[in-house]
Amino acid sequence: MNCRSSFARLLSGNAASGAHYRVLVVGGGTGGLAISSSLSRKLGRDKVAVIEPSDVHYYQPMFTLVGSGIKKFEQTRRPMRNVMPRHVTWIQDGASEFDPDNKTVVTVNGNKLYYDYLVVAAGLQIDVDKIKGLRESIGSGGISTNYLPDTVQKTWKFLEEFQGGEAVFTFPNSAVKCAGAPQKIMYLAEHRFRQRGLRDKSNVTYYTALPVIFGAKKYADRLSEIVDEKSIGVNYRHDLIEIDSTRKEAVFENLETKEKVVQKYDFMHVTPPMGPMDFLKASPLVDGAGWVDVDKNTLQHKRYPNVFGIGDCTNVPTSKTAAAVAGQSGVLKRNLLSHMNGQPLTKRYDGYTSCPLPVSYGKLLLAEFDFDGQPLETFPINQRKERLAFYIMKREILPHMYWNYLLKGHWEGTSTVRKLLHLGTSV
Ligand code: FAD
Ligand code: UQ1
Repeated sequence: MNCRSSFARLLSGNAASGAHYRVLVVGGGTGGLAISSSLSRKLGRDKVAVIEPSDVHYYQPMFTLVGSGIKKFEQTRRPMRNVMPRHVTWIQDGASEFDPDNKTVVTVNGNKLYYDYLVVAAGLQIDVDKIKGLRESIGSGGISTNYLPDTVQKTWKFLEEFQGGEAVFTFPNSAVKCAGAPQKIMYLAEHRFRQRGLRDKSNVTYYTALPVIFGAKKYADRLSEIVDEKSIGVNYRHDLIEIDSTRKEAVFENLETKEKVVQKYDFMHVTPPMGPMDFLKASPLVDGAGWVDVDKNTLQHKRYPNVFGIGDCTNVPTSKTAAAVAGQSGVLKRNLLSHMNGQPLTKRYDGYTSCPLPVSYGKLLLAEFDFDGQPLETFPINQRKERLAFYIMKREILPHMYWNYLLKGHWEGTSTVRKLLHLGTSV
C-alpha cells in the first residue's frame, strides 16, 4: 500500500450519509485530483471530500501509446487509493442528484452529502450506443477504440493482425476529449503498415464529421500536408452511423448531402460520440446542451457562485484535454479561495490547451492554443514542425509530470515556463 493511502480516508456504503464538507469534489479524475490535492493542502485534513466511484485512475493520454504498441496498458493505471490525496475523504460512490439551492448532493447509494463549496469534475461519457452495431462489434473483428480502457489493447492487437486492405479511422459528430487522438492513432498505424511492408496493399482513410483536419489553423495547415504526404484519404463532414460486422462494412452519413456512404473495412479505429454525463444532464447545474455552465474565464458557475467546474464536464469552449485541466486548475483553486474569503475573482483562464500529435514513431507535432485557436506555445521554436524531442517528451516526460505534479496539484499549465522561455520575445 502506498503511504498516501494511509492518509486518505475511504468512506463507502452509507458511511458518509449526512456528512458536511467545506469543499465537495465530484470526480477523482485528472481535474478532481489536481484540485482536491491543492485545496486539501491549503484547507487541512477532512475539509475536502471527493466522490469517485472507480477503484482505478487511468492516465488516459497514454491510451494512444498503448493502442500503437509503444506503452503497456499497465502503465496507464494506478489504484485510486494510491493517487487519492492525503487529508482528503474519498467517498467511493457516484454522484447522482444535485440540489444546489440546498447545497446537497445525493449519491447513487442514496446518501445525502452537504457542502459549502462544490467542484464538479466528472468528465464526459462515451456514447457507444449512438452508433448502430458498435456495442456488439467493438473489440472484435478488427474494430477497436483507444477511448475505452476495455478495448485499447485490442487496437494494437488488430493492427498487428492486419494484413493489408482497408484501414478506417473515424471522428464523430460530437464534442470529444483530445480531439487530436482520433488521428494520432492513424498516423502511427500508417507508419506501422509501412514498417511491416503492407502499405502498398492498404488504403488508409479518415472519416471526420468536421470540415477541417484540426481546429487550430496553424497546425491544421501542417497536418493537411502530412495526410497528403502519407497518401491518407480524408472524407470531411462524414459521420459513422452504422456498422455491419458480418459484411465488414461501415455506413457513414454525408452531413452536407445526407447521402449514405458504405465503406469496407479490415481494421477500423472508431472514436465514438461523446457527451455530457447523464446524471449531470438531469441536474440544475448545466446549460441547454448538458455541460456544467461556468464562466469560461473564472470557472465559477454562472448561477450558483459556490459551485465551480473543471475539465471535460464543463462548457468552457476549449479543446477538452488534461493540458487544459492543468491550465484551469490553478485558476479554479485561486478563484475558489478568493470567493471563500469574500474577495473578487482575479484569475482568468485563457483557454490554454495542448494536443501532442505523434505523426510517426519518432516525430510529434506539439499543438498549443487558446480559446480562438491562436497559438499559445511553450517553446520558442517552430512548433508547426514535427520533432523527435516532442515525441520523447510525450513518451517519457509527460507521464512523469502527470502522476507526480498534475495529480498532486503542483502543475498548473505551461504559462510560467512559456514566459521564461520567451523572455525577450512577445508572447
Ligand atoms: P476525467 O479524468 O475523465 O475524470 C472524470 C472522473 O469522474 C472519473 O474518474 C470518473 O470515474 C468520475 N465519475 C464518473 N461518474 C461519476 C459520478 N457519477 N460521480 C462522481 N464521479 C464520477 N489530454 C491531453 O492533455 N493530452 C493528450 O495527449 C490526451 N490524449 C488523450 C487520448 C485519449 C485516447 C483519451 C481518451 C484522452 C486523452 N486526453 C489527452 C484527454 C484527457 O485525458 C482528459 O481531457 C482529462 O483526463 C479530463 O479530465 P477530467 O477530470 O475532466 O475527466
Ligand atoms: C500538458 O500539460 C499535459 O498535461 C499534463 C498533457 O497531458 C498529458 C499534454 O499532453 C501536454 C502536451 C501538456 C503540455 C505540456 C508541455 C510541457 C508543453
